[in-house]
Amino acid sequence: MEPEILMSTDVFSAMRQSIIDGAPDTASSLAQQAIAAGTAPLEAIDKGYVPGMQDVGEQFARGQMFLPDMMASAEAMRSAMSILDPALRKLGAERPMAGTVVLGTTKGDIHEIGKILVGTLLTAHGFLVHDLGVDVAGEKFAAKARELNADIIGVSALLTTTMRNQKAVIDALEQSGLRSQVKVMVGGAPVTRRWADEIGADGYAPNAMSAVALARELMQQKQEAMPLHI
Ligand code: B12
Repeated sequence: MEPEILMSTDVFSAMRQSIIDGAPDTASSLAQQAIAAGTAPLEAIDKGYVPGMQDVGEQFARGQMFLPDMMASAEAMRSAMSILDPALRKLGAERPMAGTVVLGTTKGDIHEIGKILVGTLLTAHGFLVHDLGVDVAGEKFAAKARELNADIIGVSALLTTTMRNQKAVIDALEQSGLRSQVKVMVGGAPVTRRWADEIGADGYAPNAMSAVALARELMQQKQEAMPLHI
C-alpha cells in the first residue's frame, strides 16, 4: 500500500476512535489537521466521525456502552463539527440562493447531530436554512414556514417513538392551509422511504449529501408546479 493512503486511513480511524472514546480535544485537533492537510471536510465526516457514531450506537444497543458514554461521544462529534462546519459553509457563501428550508428535530426527540449536518450541507449548497433546534412541535414548524415563506421543511427523528411526530408536522401544515406550498422531507436513522410514503411526506433521504439532492429535486417540483406569470 502506498504510504499516503496508509496515512489517511490512519487519520480516519483516529477520528473514529476519538468519537468512540468521547474525546472532544482529540476530535477537534484531528479535524484541524485534516483541514490543514487539504482533506475534504465531508470525507472526514463520512469516513472518520460518522462511522465512530455508528459504532457507539451499536455498542449502546449491545449494552457495552451507557448513556454518559454516548453523551461524551456526542460532545466529541460536536467539537469536530465546530471545526469542519465553517469550512463546509464557505462553499455555499458565493452561490445563489437555492431555496429556503426550515429544519428541526421532532417533538420529544433531542438528537441533533444528523440534523445539523443536513443543515450545514444544505447551506454549503446555497440553501437558506433556519434550524429550529430539537424537540420541536408541528405547529412551530408550520408557523416558521409561514413567517419565512419557506419552500421546504426538513424533519429529523432518531427514535422509533418520535417518528410519528413527523406526521404531526404534516398535519400542522394541513391545518394551517400551507401544505400545498411547502414540501416536506424526512430523515433520521429509523426513517425509511416506506415510512415517508406512509405519512404523506414529499421525500426521504438517508444521509446529508442525498438530502441536498432531494432538496434540489423538491425545488424543481415546486417550480414546475408553479403557474406561469405572463
Ligand atoms: C449520539 C446519540 C445520542 C445523544 C444525542 C446528542 C445530540 N446532541 O444529538 C444522547 C446521548 C443525548 C442520546 C440520547 C438518547 N438516545 Co440516542 N443515540 C445517539 C447515537 C449513538 C448517534 C446518533 C447520531 O448522532 N448519529 C450520527 C448522525 C450523523 O447520523 P443520523 O443522526 O442518523 O443522521 C443522518 C441521517 O439519518 C440523515 N438525517 C438525519 N436527520 C435528517 C433530516 C432530514 C430532513 C433528512 C432528509 C435526513 C436526515 O442525515 C444525517 C447525516 O448523514 C444513536 C445511534 C445511531 N447509530 O443512530 C443513538 C440512538 C438513536 N439513541 C437511542 C436511544 C434509545 C436514546 C435514549 C432514549 C437513551 C435513554 N435511555 O435515555 C435518549 C433519548 C433522548 C431523547 N428524548 O431524544 C437509540 C434509539 C432506539 C430506537 N429504536 O428508538 C439509538 C439508535 C441507540 C441504540 N442503538 O439503541 N442519544
